[in-house]
Amino acid sequence: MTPTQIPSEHAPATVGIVHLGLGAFHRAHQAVYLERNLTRHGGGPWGIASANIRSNRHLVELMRERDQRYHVAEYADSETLTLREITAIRETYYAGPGGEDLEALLTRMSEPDVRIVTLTVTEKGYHLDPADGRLLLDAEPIRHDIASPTQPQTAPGMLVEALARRFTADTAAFTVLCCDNMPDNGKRTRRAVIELAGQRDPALAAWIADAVTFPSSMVDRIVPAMSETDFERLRALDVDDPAAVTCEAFSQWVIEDDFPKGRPDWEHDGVQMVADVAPFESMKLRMLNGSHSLLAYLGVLAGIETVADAICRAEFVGLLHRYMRDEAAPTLNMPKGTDLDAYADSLLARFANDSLHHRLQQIAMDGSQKLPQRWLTGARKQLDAGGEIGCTALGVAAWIRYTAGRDLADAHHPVDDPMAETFAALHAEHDKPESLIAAFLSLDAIFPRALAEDACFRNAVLDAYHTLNGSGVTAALAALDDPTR
Ligand code: CS2
Repeated sequence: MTPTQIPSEHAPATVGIVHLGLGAFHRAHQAVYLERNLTRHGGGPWGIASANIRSNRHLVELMRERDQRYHVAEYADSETLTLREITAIRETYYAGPGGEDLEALLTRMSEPDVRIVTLTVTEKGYHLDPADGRLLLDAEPIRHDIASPTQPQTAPGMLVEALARRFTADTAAFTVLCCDNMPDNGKRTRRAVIELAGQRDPALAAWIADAVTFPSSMVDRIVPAMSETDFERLRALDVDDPAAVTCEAFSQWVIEDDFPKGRPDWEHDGVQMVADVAPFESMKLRMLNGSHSLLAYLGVLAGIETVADAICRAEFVGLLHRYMRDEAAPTLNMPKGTDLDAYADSLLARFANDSLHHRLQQIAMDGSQKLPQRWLTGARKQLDAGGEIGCTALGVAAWIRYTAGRDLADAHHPVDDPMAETFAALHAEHDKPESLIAAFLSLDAIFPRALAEDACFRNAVLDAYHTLNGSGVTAALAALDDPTR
């Protein structure tokens, strides 16, 4: 294969954006859009200073050693690869536990040239109740940030401290752009920041409410964690880059256009700037991410390793077709002209990209934070409208079974979730499916009461659990077609 190579050739940019969450997704998504912007302008004021605030000091060191240059390898399929060199990230910081750069990061965030702060800290990084989006004032890291606001550990805490410094110095506010897979992600971030600021100083909270905008955004690109095989494939093409990222060729970014302090002219770089992101956000969360989570829990239980491996099996393709068509699409209210069938087909084609080694275990992580927006809001709407919920109920049953930490052949898998201890305790306490399912559905941080108490939903989850546990994944999928159920 001969990749198309796109070197970075613009002048060094100055920093206008601070980003929290220097993970693979940020480097393969936002940084690529900014790279395009800087290339069009030959440089400019929208370079990025990017920080890891929880873990991975090593990546920050690697980026610095390489003068913040790295490659993004975009695979359209196994024959078509574009290799981009990226220099849009100008500075990197490590402000996680023991992080020596916290003060430098906060200073950067307080500078007048910084007009936007973007975030990819994952759902759990906001410390919100997954079911209703309230800030968890009792969560240990939030309690820490309330007690020591000038030494924050969380993303909301860092935003509040940086905004407090700007407020005191009479520096204009920045715009906060959340790029995590949450519904109303701008509104949720706003609420978290204002609630936390209110604990510190009501005048600060009032200023933030007035001066800071929090546009919502929908982000989309499949960016699996890098594996040794990915690095080897790149080395075979003479790209020896330990900071490289591999992803699919597809990329989408839809942003609510509310940047009173200015923004890059992103609309010329392939970004959709819109008045209302909500329909796009719901579509992506329920269709793409909802399908991903179905594959993740059922696939891991069946001993399957990657998304592409699952998609090789007709029964999984059938499941996703059915879920998207009968359970996700009917809950969406899209602008005229949106073709949800075509969208569903495009998702299946993307999932089948076997150049990406996208591990189901990676997607299965943090289910407690993901289920509400991916499945449960849709299921509630379906029940209200008398619609289908069979695939969703099977997904919930598979997730509950998954949280036991053993697949159907009794092989162990880690359960990586902020609520993992609670799940382990529930499995230890309940050996009858009836009481286990009832106990899980009563977790009100995840399941809205109206859904948990809906007999149709409870029975569907319990039935699916019985079939899954007793007869396996194939039987549980076949049962979806049984009209007597
Ligand atoms: C995935 C997402 O890990 C997950 O939960 O569903 O990271 C997914 O790959 C992205 O949202 C695609 O844009």
